Amino acid sequence: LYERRICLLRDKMNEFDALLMASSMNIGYFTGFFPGFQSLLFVPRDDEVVLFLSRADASLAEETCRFRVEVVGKEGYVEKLKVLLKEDVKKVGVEESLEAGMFSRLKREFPSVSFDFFGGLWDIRSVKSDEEIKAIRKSIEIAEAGLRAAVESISVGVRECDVAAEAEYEMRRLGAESFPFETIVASGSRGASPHATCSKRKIRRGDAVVIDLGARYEHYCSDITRTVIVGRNDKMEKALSLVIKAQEAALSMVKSEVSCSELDLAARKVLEREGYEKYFLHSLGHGIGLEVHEPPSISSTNKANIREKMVFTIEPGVYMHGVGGVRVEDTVVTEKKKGKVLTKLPKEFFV
Ligand SMILES: [Mn+2]
Repeated sequence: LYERRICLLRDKMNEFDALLMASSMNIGYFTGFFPGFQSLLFVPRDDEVVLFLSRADASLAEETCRFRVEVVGKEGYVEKLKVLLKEDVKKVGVEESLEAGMFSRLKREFPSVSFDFFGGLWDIRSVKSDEEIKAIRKSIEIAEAGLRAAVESISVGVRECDVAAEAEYEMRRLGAESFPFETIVASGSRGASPHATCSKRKIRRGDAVVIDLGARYEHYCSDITRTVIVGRNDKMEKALSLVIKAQEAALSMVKSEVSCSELDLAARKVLEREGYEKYFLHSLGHGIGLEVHEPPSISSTNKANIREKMVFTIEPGVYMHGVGGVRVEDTVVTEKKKGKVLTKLPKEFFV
């Protein structure tokens, strides 16, 4: 599996003689070992792959990593690289997670090598294998159970942080390794901020409560949002049904070779017809996998096409400053002729 991924990567290298990766997720994807400490993966075009890591990761890496592992001691990464960056290595690609400090140090220490950004690994990572989709599905199942637990805990007078606690406890019990982002429980006017986390605010009658959460399972992420209406709220109920329509418009268009911007615009158009477009403050969705936000970005500016077996979220929202907000988020996998929605949870909850 990992040898095959490295092969695919080498096919994408084009003008680069070697690649350097620093993020734990990239390294894990290509080697099977997810480092917990600073590490560097060196992938030359036609020589041995080497993973440099700290002593703290070494014993675990030796069990799980299929490639050559080198422990970096006091001498540091640059000294280790000196052995590998031989004369025939002229151009090295680095991905976005390499820190600026490390990047400028490499440029200084290896003046004859040109270092440049390489984004080609996302062509590989953004298309998921059946095994990856299976892990994402399981992660979604856990998040769905967490969301149900959250909804069940909601009543007038309960604090947002208590609702989040119920959700997270349920997800942990079901095997969540961690949470890819902070659970959001945003009630009433707090819902108007798309990334409100949660507070000690007590839920009131008439609140729309935005719950956005995810789990990590076998390294793979989930990300689901539902909005719960507590009692009645005509304004928020109208916004919610419109957001669901906008989401369905985009979901029904998902298939190979549709562009990301077309999906975004399809949802935006539904909101526009009712004059709600100005309340939709972010792009429609994002790829999801080992990272909760990864390519493709489903936005009006991304003209790239989606491809078969890409997995991404569709999450339109309406945010009225000082009033409240609603959002609905599901995950979809692209199949040849249509999209398959992986989230099973109902779109609306009333308590
Ligand atoms: Mn999301």
